[in-house]
Amino acid sequence: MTEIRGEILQALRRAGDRFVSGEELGQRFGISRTAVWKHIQALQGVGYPIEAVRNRGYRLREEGEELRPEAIQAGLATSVLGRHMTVLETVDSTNRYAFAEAEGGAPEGYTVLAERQTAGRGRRGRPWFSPPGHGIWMSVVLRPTFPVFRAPQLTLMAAVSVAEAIRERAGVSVGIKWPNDLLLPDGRKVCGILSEMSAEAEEIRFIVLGIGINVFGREEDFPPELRGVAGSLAQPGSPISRTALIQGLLGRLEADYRIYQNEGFRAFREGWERLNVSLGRTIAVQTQSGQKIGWARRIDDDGALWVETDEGRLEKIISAEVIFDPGS
Ligand code: BTX
Repeated sequence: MTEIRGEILQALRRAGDRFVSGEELGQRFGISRTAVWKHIQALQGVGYPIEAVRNRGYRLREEGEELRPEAIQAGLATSVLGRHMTVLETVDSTNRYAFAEAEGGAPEGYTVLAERQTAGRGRRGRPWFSPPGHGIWMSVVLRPTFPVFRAPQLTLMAAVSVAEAIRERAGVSVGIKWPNDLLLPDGRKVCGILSEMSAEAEEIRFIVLGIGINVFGREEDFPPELRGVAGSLAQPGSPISRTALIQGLLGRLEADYRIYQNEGFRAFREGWERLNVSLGRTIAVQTQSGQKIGWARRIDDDGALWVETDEGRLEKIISAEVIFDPGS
C-alpha cells in the first residue's frame, strides 16, 4: 500500500461514521479529487469496505477498522487467550517479540498483534511478507504441560482451528496443505503458521504460536515472487472484519487447545483429514535427506505423513516441505 493510501485510510478511520469529501481529502494530502478517487478505488479493490456517495464523499464501514486491544477483547469469548494483549503499529516479528516477553514471564494466552512486521518470519528462516494493515500478524504464548514430543502436532491442531475460524468468520473455505499451510480454493497460500518453542530437557517452558493471515491485498500488492502463489481472504463487496476474525480465532484456539491437552492430535485427525488438500495426490517431499516422490496416503495420530513411493514402500515423513504435482 502506498504511503498516501494508508494516510487516506487512516483519515477515514478517524472520521468514524462521518462522510469525508473528496475535496477535503485532496486538500489535506495535496492531491486532486481524481487522485483521491483513484486511491479509494485501489483500497476498495483490496477489500476495504468504503462507501462512495455523490455529494457526500467517502465513509469506511466498520469492518475496515484498525486493530485495538479494547475492541478485540470486548467481543472475546475466551478466559485465557488474548486476555493479555499488545497491539503494535510496527514490529520486526510478533513471534520474536512474544518470545522475548514469554522469557520475561508473560502468562499463557498473552497475545501480540502488529499492523506491520518488518522481518516477519516463516519456517527455516524464510521471510513472511507482512505489509501494514493487510493482514493478521499474531503470536500467542502457550505454556502447555504436555511433553516436548507433542509440540509439532500442536501446529497441526492450530491449522484446523484457524481454518475453521476463517470459515466461520470470513466465509472462506480454506484447505490445509501438510503440515500447516492454509490455501484458498484456487491453491494460493493465504495463511502460514509458525510455532517456536523454549524447552528444557523434556519439559516445555513455552510455545509461541505465530499465525499470519492475508486478509486484504490484491495480486499486485504482493511482491513479484509471491504473485500467483499468495492470496488474500477479502474480496471487494464482501467485507471481512479483522477484529471479528481475531476474536473467532482466539475462541477456537482456546477451545481446541483444551481438547488437545487432554486428548492429543487424535481428536483433530478427522477434522484435519476433512480439510486437507494433500492426501491422495502425488507429491514431492523435500526432507533434510533429499527429495522423495510418492503418493500421500494418510496421516497418523502423531500427525506424521505416510507416503507411498514408486517401489510401493511406505515412508513416514515427520518434517518436510511438500510440493504438489511434481513435474507437472
Ligand atoms: P513458511 O516457511 O511455510 O512460508 C514462508 C514462505 O511463504 C515464503 O518463503 C514465501 O514463499 C511465502 N510467503 C511469504 N509471505 C507470504 C504471505 N504473506 N502470504 C503467502 N505466502 C507468503 C509459514 O512459513 C509461517 C508464517 C508465519 C507468519 C506469522 S505472522 C505472525 C508471526 N510472526 C512471525 O514473524 N511469523 C509469524
